[in-house]
Amino acid sequence: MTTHPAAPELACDIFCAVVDNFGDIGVCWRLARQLRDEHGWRVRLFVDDLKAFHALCPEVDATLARQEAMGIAIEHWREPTHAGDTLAIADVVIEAFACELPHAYIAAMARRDPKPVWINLEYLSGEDWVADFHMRPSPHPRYPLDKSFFFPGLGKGTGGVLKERDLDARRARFDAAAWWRERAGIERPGAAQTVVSLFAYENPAVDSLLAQWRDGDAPVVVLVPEGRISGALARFFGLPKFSAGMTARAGALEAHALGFVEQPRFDELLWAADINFVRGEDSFVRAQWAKKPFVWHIYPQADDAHVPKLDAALAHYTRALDATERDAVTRFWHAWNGAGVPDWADFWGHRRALEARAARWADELARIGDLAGNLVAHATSRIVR
Ligand code: TRH
Repeated sequence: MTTHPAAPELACDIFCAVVDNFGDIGVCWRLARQLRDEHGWRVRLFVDDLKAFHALCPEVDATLARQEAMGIAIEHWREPTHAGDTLAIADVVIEAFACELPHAYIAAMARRDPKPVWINLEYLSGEDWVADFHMRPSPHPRYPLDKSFFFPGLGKGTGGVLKERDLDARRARFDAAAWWRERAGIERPGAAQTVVSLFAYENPAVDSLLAQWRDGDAPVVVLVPEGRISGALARFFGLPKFSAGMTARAGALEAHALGFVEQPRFDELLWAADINFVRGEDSFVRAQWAKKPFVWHIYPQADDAHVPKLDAALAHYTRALDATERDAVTRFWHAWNGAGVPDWADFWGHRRALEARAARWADELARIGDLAGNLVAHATSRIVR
């Protein structure tokens, strides 16, 4: 742990309601660890779904009301009103993704002297308007509480995205040969094979893509973490299921199903592949730090609210590509998100340009600063002592 002798240890409560999948708790868990490890904060995490949490951190026991893992106090947030048996209010309170804090907790926040800093941590979006709302006050209708928005983003003037201080060093130390033997049970593929990692929701475009890989001239190795897309792989290969440890082959395509790993190890999959298909929020961010080409399956929202977010991310990521490359990436991402049929040869024909862009984009993104550090600066500037 990095200690900060000059700074007092601040207490922070993070509230996380799991809507579905792993992204809500994925972001909160990563942030909690960073606040603890890199900033020396004392963190308590309230989570309503410990089963999803257990998948990311097997140390978490889904049956316990209260426990500690990796230096973080974890409370099973059982009902809307529950906020721990004691109402000790932290210095900084983070409401993740506009989940509603317990009323008793809010009332206790209002009674606390000095008042806590209350932060509404929003979902990530690369859209331009985000910078205008980032860190803006969000007054409470009833209580005189200091609440403000905190917007992750991909551009200047936003909160940025999470990036641990040791991430690049861990990536540089990654032992690919050992990883392939341990995780996929085979020797690392040679340069002639393209390695694809496939983490996605159910996706009607996947059959066409698998068929293109199967029928293509160049060998493709696909790594598929067990999950929502596994059923499509099973159907494609005519198998009853496609679960961890299974391998399937057809034409030029070879696929390996992988088990779900604890969150700190997820990056290794991205480092092992040549191109990463990712989804939601947290894996989308990790793919950017992996400095490899990637394709985003965005979380679909009602009324296609996700489409401008997809295009905003494309605008950032493809900014420095030439028009042909940019169009190919845009077509492929759109097809993977329901608009059209993906054309692998058209897209992967730009492999070298995409690889170069991926490395530069990660450097550009890093210039905004890491979200945890930005959030600490924002919170500490508002703390009343
Ligand atoms: O799981 P996601 O789709 O999560 C979400 C939620 O659906 C949420 O409601 C939505 O609002 C949000 O996306 C945008 O995708 P995401 O965000 O990539 O989270 C997956 C997490 O799972 C991420 O932290 C990486 C982790 N993971 C592992 O820890 N081990 C694994 O083996 C795999 C495959 C993933």
